[in-house]
Amino acid sequence: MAQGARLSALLLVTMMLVAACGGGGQQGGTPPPPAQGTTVSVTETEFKFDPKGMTAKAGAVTFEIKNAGSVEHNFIVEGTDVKVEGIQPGETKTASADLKAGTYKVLCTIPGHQEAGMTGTLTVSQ
Ligand SMILES: [Cu+2]
Repeated sequence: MAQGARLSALLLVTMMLVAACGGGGQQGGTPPPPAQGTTVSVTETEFKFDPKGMTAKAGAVTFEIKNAGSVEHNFIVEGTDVKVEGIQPGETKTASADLKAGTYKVLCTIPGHQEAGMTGTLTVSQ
């Protein structure tokens, strides 16, 4: 009986993961509203963020930062707890924070990267 319950829980988690991946991969469409918080997927390359303009809903926000470039990058959202450093090429790191509505500056703090174009904007709406 306990095993059946565990299996059901595992299935549920798997289904949620599949749903989350499916939603994130679509370009251009309106993603379905997540049940809890917003996930922002960002790709870093030399020397930019894709997308440069990020959006999220106020509350719990999770960032999935993929470094698709060939050098190390950071991901910092100014004025928040989101501070991810040392993302190696090919690596994906995540960070979560509770964010209030507003406009935040996003940047890579490795010397020279911001100047080269690694800046972005995060707009958090109510
Ligand atoms: Cu960088």
